[in-house]
Amino acid sequence: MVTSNRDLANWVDEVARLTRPDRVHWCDGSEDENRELISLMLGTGDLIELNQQTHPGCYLHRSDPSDVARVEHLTFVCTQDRDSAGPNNNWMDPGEARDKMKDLFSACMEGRTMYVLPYCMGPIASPLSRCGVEITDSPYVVANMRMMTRMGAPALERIEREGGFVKGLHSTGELDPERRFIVHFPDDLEIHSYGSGYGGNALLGKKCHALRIASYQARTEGWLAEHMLIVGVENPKGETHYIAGAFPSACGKTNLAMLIPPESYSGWKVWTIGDDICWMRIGDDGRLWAINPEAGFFGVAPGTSAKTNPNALAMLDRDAIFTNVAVTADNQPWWEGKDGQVPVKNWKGEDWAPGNGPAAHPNSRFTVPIAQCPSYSEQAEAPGGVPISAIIFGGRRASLVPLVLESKSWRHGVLLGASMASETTAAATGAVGQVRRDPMAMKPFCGYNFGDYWRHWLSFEGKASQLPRIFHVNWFRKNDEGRFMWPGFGENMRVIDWILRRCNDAVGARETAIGRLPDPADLNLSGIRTSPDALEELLAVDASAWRKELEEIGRYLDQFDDRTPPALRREQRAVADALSD
Ligand code: GTP
Ligand code: SPV
Ligand code: MN
Repeated sequence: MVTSNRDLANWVDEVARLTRPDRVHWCDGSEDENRELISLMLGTGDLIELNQQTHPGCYLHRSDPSDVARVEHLTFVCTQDRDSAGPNNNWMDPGEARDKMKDLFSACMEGRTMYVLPYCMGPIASPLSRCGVEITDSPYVVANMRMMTRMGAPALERIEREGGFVKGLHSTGELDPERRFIVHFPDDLEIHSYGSGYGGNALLGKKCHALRIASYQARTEGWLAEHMLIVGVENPKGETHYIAGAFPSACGKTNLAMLIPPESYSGWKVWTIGDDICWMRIGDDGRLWAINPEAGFFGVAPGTSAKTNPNALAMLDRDAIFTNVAVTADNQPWWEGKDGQVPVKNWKGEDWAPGNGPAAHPNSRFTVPIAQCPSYSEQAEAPGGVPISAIIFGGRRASLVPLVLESKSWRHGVLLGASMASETTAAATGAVGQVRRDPMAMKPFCGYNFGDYWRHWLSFEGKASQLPRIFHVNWFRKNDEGRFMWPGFGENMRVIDWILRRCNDAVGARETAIGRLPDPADLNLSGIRTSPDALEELLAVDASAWRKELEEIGRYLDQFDDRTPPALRREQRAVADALSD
């Protein structure tokens, strides 16, 4: 027996009897182990060496062309009753789901190695962290989880000390989209994932554990597990304020998490704590304290350039895994938006020439340890987390939604989060560019009924004495020619600056029916090219269009029947009424 935890040892035996692997390997997370796995994958073609002169320690993985993104229609939450999962989730009866998954897993690891990887979500020493064990037959998953989580011996030690852990069983199966399911059993802290080797479908610590299972736990235990980046913003006086931000998949979290302020902000610095997931708890001081449960980035490659995100480029020239990017003639990784080079092979490994469509897959990604980021903050390891001053919600909205607005209260802020909508992106399979409701950027990730989730959010008002202020931003407004009206990226600092001044009561705001907006004169726009007309439009409130939006929001909230908290409906009606005045 490799562990003193009986439950873990029994579970591993049971899974091995079901899946019948040739070998079982317990991962210790060591350098040697990683080197062996990489050389194994270079042998099988699972990994392809990239140019080791320009990119030492970097490898390319080409996934199956049918397996390139999360699959929301194949993702299930199996609570005892359907209502607990809510209309926001696909639901299956837990018994039925277990039978179905058992059939799929039966003998699926014959001829393969079964890896047992203990991991910790969050700093090993943090009381806010939670552990899990993923069993997988994919060495690519092991190599990624080693960067994305604290994987190996220290995590196993913590599990043996504490006892409890989340069980994640994964097999790539045959990569047949007809035999692909990602299934959660929140009551049993279990995840079963079959038939995909990609991202959030397969790296079970990420969305499956740290969001779907954790959000369910967080509700009963009184904390929050959110799809949010965490950054520290340091001003020239050396004071740092922390912000958490929820944007839907591929809507700007990684970019905001490592923003470099524009020239006119000399003396300001943005520190990265996390780019995707945030666990928050009320501290003794009544503030919300946050940790990033992850240890790495699984970031969107396309659009990452020296102009848009220089910090990301700087961390990607060594020790990274690229998935589904293109390559140049000298075998460097390439994706759309990466300037100064041309690709010769697309993400499938086929010859590529201009006019052949995108060379990198739109959801191509990089995996890299967070500590490699030049703006990495040591506070990412702080066991107690960092105190959050502001929460920002945001989405991709080509029209209507202003550049920034502040909520009138916590309750109104929860409505802003609950009524978020965004254009769909390539992060999930299905149509791209369609506006859909994505409350708190958690539509694909909330492990229970949204009505109960909003109630949980509202409950913080009575429990925490110093709640963060809540804001909504939109970097993605487009003009009549279809061009972005706001320069975005580093220039978003100007909006962050206004947000922080609001938190310090250092600037006023314009009260409107939908919330508090900046007076254009209060935004620092020195050195920016946005025209006054464009700015006026970015900060305008079109009352008749908003009346329609509020009607839609009302209909959306109705879908959750009596699970929707009455206080949220009252907020929605109050905004609708204010718009009619
Ligand atoms: P997930 O990892 O899927 O959760 O995505 P994310 O929210 O971290 O999104 P990310 O920061 O990776 O951005 C996704 C895409 O949006 C990239 O192509 C970026 O270049 C682009 N993007 C990010 N920020 C901005 C912005 O301020 N303006 C514009 N126009 N595009 C942006
Ligand atoms: C997202 O889709 O929000 C991601 C990528 O962060 S994945 O890990 O594939 O879910
Ligand atoms: Mn994400």
